[in-house]
Amino acid sequence: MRGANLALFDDTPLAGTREQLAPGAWVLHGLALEHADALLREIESIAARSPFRHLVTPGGKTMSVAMTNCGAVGWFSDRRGYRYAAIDPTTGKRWPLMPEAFFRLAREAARAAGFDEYAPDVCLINRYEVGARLTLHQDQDERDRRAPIVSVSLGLPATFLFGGLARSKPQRRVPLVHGDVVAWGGPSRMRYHGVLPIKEGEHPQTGARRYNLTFRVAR
Ligand code: MD3
Ligand code: FE
Repeated sequence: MRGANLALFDDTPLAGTREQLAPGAWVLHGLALEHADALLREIESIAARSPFRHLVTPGGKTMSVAMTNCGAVGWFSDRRGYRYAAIDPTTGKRWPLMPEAFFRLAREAARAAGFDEYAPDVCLINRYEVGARLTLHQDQDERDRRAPIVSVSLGLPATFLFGGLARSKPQRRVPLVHGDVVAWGGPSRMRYHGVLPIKEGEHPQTGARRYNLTFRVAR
């Protein structure tokens, strides 16, 4: 596969390689590269139906990352808490269906990380403008924590913070670039993680933005 797509990988020397961060946690470099155009078109189509919005946390802060979802349910927060629901509170309608291409890529990535028959029911879509960040957190609103999470990075690069099972543990910094996919489950599923503020830049396919897809089994 790598040989047939060399042109795609010219700017991404690690593409086609995989790196284990911890037991159950893998970076699959460049796995989404050849799908990036199609994924970005799907994001546009989803956002036309369920627009990106800056959620308010239960503490009353507005998040710098803008979010939307596709799938049977979607994740959001408001003053009443963090949760998944079948209806998008912004539109009053169901979230857009998860595109086939999203599901296939997530399943392929999970398999490469050792998790067979992955069947995510939600994809949370994050949009980062320059300066946007995600503070250290755990993903703990999903009912079934045995299932892994798969994440796809598109557009501007980011520095990912990969922590431990307690907030106070030291964090490793992991650079993630356009086309990288991360899968983490098993003993790594509940690790703390975050994203440092996105640095200024221009990406040929997304402009001054980063997108991140995270696939989950929520219910
Ligand atoms: C977690 N998104 O939406 S995903 C989120 O890049 C979220 O937008 C981030 O955290 C983003 O909840 C990060 C990538 C990721 C990678 C490795 C991890 C999350 C991880 C390892 C352990 C725990
Ligand atoms: Fe997270």
